[in-house]
Amino acid sequence: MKRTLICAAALAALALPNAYAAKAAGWPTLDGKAPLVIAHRGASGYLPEHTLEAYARAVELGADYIEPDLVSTRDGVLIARHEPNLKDTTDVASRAEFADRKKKVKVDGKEEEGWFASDFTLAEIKTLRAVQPRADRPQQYNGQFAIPTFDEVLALRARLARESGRKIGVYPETKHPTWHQAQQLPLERTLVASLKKAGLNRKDAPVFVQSFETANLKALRKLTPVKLVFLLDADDVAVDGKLVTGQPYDFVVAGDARSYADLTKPGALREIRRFADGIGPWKPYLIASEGMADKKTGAAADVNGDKTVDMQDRTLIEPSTLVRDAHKAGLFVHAYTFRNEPKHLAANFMGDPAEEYKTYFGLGVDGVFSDFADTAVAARQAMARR
Ligand SMILES: [Ca+2]
Ligand SMILES: [Ca+2]
Repeated sequence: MKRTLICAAALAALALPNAYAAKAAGWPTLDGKAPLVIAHRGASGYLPEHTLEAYARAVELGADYIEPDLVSTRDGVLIARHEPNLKDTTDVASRAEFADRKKKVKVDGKEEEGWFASDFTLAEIKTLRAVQPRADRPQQYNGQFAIPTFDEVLALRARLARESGRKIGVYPETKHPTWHQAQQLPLERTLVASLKKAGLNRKDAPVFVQSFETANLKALRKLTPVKLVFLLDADDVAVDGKLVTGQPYDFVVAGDARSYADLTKPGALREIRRFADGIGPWKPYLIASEGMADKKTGAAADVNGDKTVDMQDRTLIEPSTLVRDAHKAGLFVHAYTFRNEPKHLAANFMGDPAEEYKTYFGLGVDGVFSDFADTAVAARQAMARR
């Protein structure tokens, strides 16, 4: 009780919008409906990400949508992985038969070393097993689950929707579309063909397709009537709360100088609305946070004295107008990524992830990408009862 009071006071001090205090009149979303809970990479807080097991668990936990990231195999099959590089999320490094596939590749201009899905056939990918890439999450499932194809994810979605009696959706992300095109492995037509086969290539289908690039969304707009989402990335939040942002990679290639931050301006949002239905900003675009600068280095300091520097050493600053501006442009807003571990939670939330969800729900977000769907659903229920 005491903790809740302190937390509420801390949040009130931030002058969060009235919607946070008085939600009773309805959700402050674009359509007035409750915000969606999108299972980011499946129930990735609990099981190795992007596995059928992780997606199924997410639906058990109450998620409305499952989120597969898509990369291509050498033979042009879409599989669910966050990166083309398989080194962190599979056991490929321990497979002697693939030792000679290790190489250095530039992805979106940045060189990395590892084993790349674009060098493996689907048959070879199917011999690999998923592993947990985060050291602070459960490791006991490593080596148990296979890497699913997008078609398998769509079949699972249909089965889970049937079995649960709920409208379960799928929220695929096209990963590095310009890079895939350069490998002669473009993602878009294959993705739409899979949606068609699954009976999901219609305007009212429970499908969102997302991308950090604009060019492929514009191309997709001509190929499919499903909802499209433009993701807004940033590299970091400076100690003073200012976002450090890069550019969509298709802009880099095309010589367009605009940054992601430039694309959050009202004029740019109206432009985005011509090829997308919503935006998916990194959370700090909506509410950034500030830390305390270390006197010697100028870098963020360990404010709470636990010998590490993380989100717990930062305090939220005043929300931006992005949700309001996006809604005004007719775009919904799905924010990423919500995680339970205290190291990801600003000091204001005092280690309670429910408080973070409630803050963003109060701001009017239309959906949240969460590694812990159960926590997001519980926070939504608690808020609906207020
Ligand atoms: Ca994603
Ligand atoms: Ca600290």
